[in-house]
Amino acid sequence: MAVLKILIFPDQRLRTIAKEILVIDDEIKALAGNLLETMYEGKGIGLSATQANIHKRILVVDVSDEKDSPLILINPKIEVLNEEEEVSSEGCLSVPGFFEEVSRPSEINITALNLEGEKFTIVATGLLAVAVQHEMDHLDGKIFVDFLSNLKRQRIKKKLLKISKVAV
Ligand code: GNR
Ligand code: NI
Repeated sequence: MAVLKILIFPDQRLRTIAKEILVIDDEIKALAGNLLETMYEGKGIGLSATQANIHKRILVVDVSDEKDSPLILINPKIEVLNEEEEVSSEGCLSVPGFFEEVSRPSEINITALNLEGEKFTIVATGLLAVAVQHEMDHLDGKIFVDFLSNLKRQRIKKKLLKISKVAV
């Protein structure tokens, strides 16, 4: 397995729309393992292939305290189950150092394929619902900062550009 390099906002490659996975081959299985390793290494609760500059519809999440409950979702789809939204503080490995409140549907039905190509369904609430919606946004080229005011987003962009110039 390997730790992958994560793209940092405002990198335009984060705006790429990921493509459906047609065959779950060894390359996809290796990618799933690498995404998990990269997520754990970065102390994240989720990671999308988009963030590793791989534009395929696969994401991983683990919202457990023990970090022992990895979920791999291939070609995920969600359906919103109620009218309610919940506000929570979100962060992103592609927007390091910033946490802001985002409102999202609180209960969702997730359908995806596992690594064996079998379809499975989960009803998610709480942190799992937040994480999966956040990751699915990445697959569609969206980032949580898109939900903030222009002023906040511009401030974050400026700070991250400054840091990445120093870091190289
Ligand atoms: O590690 C992460 N924490 C987090 C916290 C609140 C809402 C969403 C997330 S996902 C984030 C990892 C990440 O950037 N995934 O794309
Ligand atoms: Ni993210």
